[in-house]
Amino acid sequence: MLLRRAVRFHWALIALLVATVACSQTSSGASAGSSAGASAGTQPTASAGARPTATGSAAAASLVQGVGGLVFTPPRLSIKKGAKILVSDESFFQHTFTIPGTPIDVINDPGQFQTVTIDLPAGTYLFVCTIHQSQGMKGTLIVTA
Ligand SMILES: [Cu+2]
Repeated sequence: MLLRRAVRFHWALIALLVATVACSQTSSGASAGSSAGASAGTQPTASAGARPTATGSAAAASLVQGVGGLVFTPPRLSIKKGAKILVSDESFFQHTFTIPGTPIDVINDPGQFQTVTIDLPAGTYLFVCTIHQSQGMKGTLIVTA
């Protein structure tokens, strides 16, 4: 846990450093501003190695919690019955991945990620973060046969 946070901090520092270097090397102020704005919303390319990938954990899909607000990204996803979803909390808050009425109820601490096997009958399911459900943190999972 501590190590993972340290790694995240490390990458954040590198991203900041890269952004600083990029700004100082760019002569045009306009393009420096736009590139900084673009990289703020998206994951910097340098951190790709630190981020768990769907293939790395044998998961069929990835679900990110808490990036850009109290939301799941993507808010709607489709998966085959019995497949796995990598659920990662990339925020500073605890989140759950809960499918009401099913045994699926996973709690992620900040920076934590877990692989969840979706062993549910085919159908459309609502999933929520039970902590932030009232703030609209929910999504739709389609399980196909
Ligand atoms: Cu939450």
